[in-house]
Amino acid sequence: MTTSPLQQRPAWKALEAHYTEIAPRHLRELFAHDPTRGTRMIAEAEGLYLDYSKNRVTDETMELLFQLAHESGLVERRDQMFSGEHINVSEDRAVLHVALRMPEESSLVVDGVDVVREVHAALDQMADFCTRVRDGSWKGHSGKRIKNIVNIGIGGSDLGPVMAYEALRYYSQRDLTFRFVSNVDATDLTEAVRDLQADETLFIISSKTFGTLETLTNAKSARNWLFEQIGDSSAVAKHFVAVSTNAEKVSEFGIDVANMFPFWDWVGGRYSMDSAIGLSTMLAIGPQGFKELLDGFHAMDEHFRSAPLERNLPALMGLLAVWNRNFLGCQTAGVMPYDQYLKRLPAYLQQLTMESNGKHVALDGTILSYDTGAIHWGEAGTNGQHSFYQLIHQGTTIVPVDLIGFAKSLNPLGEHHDILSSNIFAQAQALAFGKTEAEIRAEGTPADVVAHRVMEGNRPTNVLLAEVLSPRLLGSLIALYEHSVFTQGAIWGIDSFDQWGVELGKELAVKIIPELEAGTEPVLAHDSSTNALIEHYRALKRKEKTHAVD
Ligand code: G6Q
Repeated sequence: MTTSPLQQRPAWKALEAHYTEIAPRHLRELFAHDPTRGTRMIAEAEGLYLDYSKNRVTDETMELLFQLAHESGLVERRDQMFSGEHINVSEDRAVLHVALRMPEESSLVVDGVDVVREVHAALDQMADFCTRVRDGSWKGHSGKRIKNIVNIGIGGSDLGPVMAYEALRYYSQRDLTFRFVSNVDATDLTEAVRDLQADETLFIISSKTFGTLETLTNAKSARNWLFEQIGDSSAVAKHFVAVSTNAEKVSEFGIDVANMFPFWDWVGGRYSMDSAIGLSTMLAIGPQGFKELLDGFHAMDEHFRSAPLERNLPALMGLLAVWNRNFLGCQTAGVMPYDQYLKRLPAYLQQLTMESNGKHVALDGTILSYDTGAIHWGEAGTNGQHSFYQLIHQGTTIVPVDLIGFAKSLNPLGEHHDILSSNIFAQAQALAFGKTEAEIRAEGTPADVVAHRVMEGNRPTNVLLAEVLSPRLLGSLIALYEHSVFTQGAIWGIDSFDQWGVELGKELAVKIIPELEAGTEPVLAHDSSTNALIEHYRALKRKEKTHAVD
């Protein structure tokens, strides 16, 4: 395989050489020789304090990473995104989620249209609707007010809404119940609506394309559930709204386009939680709360756009991710929020990072000769500590971890919060410095156990600290990760905004559906494994019921 332009850049070559100097050095030594490291290797913006000092880097590493960013055209590419150029090359689209949070008085003309005007018209429509549902003036079919909101969507049309609802639940209108249905497994919908009254329930069908099989299947079943309870098909008008770019299909489904909230093809699914896809979020926290969320996003956008790389949080985090992936060889990365409200953040970031940067070709289609996006995963602290942190501390795979925490709890209760937060600092400390054989021996540990207890340390972390979780802070935090992902994609020279990899499985499934529905026909013509699996499935389906399944 020939080396790519990235690997031929002077900064990349210098980083390769520099790595051989860093490889034998331990964070213990780096800290011992540099007392200001912990106060120097930090950056702060929009209420977020980033401590990156416990990464395996020196000032020289950072200089070389900044040089790599310059040589790779990060700044130019960032400016192309903000100006609406079609940087999603494989789909020939602008990438303008940053326009979703631009203030009303600003303007951005793309392909002859001021997109900021359109964004604010949609926000006004959302605000009007949300106010009516929240104050009870939007009545259901039988005249009752709406008490339950069920968002039906999948992928980008689900993960953002559910994450944001959970994250901002503290700020939500508590007499409204929110449920999120994504899986085509009927269990998801069945359990979500089982205790709800149809005449008090509003369904939001969230689908950019309005062609996604899982979402449409769930939406049709939800519509049937409503008809069965209310017995009148005209009830759809008061109990179904849509969020989509496809008015024709929304109308075909039976939803009045007056009850459709629009967005645009320049908003990628996983970048859409602050578009009308956030309708459930606005219903929960109100138009003012949603505005604060957007302000937080926008503030981080401006920081990314204007701060020098040395103080630019998303650029720093993105460049460190490249260093960890390509030079330290880390295949995976953890995100551990020490806040129960952020329990769905790891799942949300999994899509943002892995769908964006899980790519194997460059922008021009040539096969890459270096690694791209790491595998992201995580869990709310401290739960992860009692399950998988063992591997992070002593396993043979190095997992760089982001630890996210807040100085104040939204639910202060006795000592809980300081106990929780102490773990952020303790975990970062333990991962960086470990525990040496000498220290363990000095504790009088029996000789045969010493090796088991050694913690080698030298494992990288970022700590992100903020005062308190709020709509504004959440917006800034998500924008930070969006732009970190962007930074990585810009260095790697890939299209972070397409997702062709999810298509093949969908196409094959569509062919297999009728083969499962049928009894023994048609004759199967797949590979021998798929044929045998389908035959076995059919045979199991034909078996007499052995337990209660309707
Ligand atoms: C995200 C992807 C994908 C998408 C879903 C749902 O970036 O594009 O996760 O959001 O496939 O698509 P629809 O909103 O069109 O139903």
